[in-house]
Amino acid sequence: MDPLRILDVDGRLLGPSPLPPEEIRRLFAVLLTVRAYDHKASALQRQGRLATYAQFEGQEAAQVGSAAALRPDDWMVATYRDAAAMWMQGYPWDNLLLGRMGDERGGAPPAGVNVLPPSITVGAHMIHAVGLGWAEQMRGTDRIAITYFGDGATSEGDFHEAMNFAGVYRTPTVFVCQNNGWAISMSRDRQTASETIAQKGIAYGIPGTLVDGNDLLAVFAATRDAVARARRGEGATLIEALTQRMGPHTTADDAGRYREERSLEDWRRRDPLDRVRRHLQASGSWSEDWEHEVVTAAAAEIEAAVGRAEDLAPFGAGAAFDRMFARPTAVLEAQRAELLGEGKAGS
Ligand SMILES: Cc1ncc(C[n+]2csc(CCOP(=O)(O)OP(=O)(O)O)c2C)c(N)n1
Ligand SMILES: [Mg+2]
Repeated sequence: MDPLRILDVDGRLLGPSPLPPEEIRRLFAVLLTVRAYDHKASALQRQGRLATYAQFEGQEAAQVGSAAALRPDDWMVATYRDAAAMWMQGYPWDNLLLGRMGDERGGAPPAGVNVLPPSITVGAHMIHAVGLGWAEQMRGTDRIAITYFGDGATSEGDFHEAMNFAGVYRTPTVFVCQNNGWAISMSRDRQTASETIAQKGIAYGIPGTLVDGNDLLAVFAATRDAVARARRGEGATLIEALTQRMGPHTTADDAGRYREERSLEDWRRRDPLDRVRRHLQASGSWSEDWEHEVVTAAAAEIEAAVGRAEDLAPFGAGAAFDRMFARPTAVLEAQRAELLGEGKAGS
């Protein structure tokens, strides 16, 4: 099965563009912005200012192209690697950074932002997206829920539960699998014997689409169609975006131990940003000065968010307990008291 592709590696259109030129230019600026964040966050981790960070370099088009097809009030439930998609849907850099600083407040986005905190537990969050979509269906709105996950997450039971429920109840859910070839050191070949992940939808009565995940326009077109289906009440879609993470699994990983550096050469040629840049250059709507301006503005915006996150007054030691349940259980109360030195363990 050939993946859907609209923009080739040289930036030439292989078919009609699903977006007008101005919108492609705007989304290129978004691609530059999210890459600037990814590089900044990696640098902050190296300086000891963030805990472990999961880079998404190489996967920008998969995230930006899909998130660009959403309405601001749609729901998003994503993972530790999806900062780009989350930011596009309104989750501030501040919150993403706070989360990586181990500050609970990162998990509480501003009111009106329909994005759940990132799931660190692999695969556990797709059922939440199905539930959110189902709730919107019951309320009679046309809001949809999108969920992002990796190739590795498709081996979790939760993936199958989510797909099964979405199929039976025709929930307005868009499943976006960023197949980046790896689940830490577990390669795609050992993850599943199916030819594609997209075809897993068939068993659940959900259409699956295979798409070149490094092609902004193809990812956008596939997601736009899936979102439209969901809004019309026709149910869920599974999108498999073929991509590659160019960095390690996280800043705590050494990918050189299991992945040949040479295997990345082809992917480097397919860089999602270069492709769009070439397209803009060919139509005369790109200049070095403009790109420099965009990157400088993005860097300033991100730097300001880092400043705000680092300047926030420290969070009280017991706060993690307050956010677990509306009314803490007795066990949690005891643990909190122990932490704060108000009681003795086990008493
Ligand atoms: C339930 C669970 N099992 C194991 C882990 C450890 N772990 C973190 S990320 C990861 C790999 C996930 O791979 P994939 O779903 O392909 O996403 P990617 O990291 O490639 O974006 C694993 C095994 C975890 N966080 N949660
Ligand atoms: Mg993966």
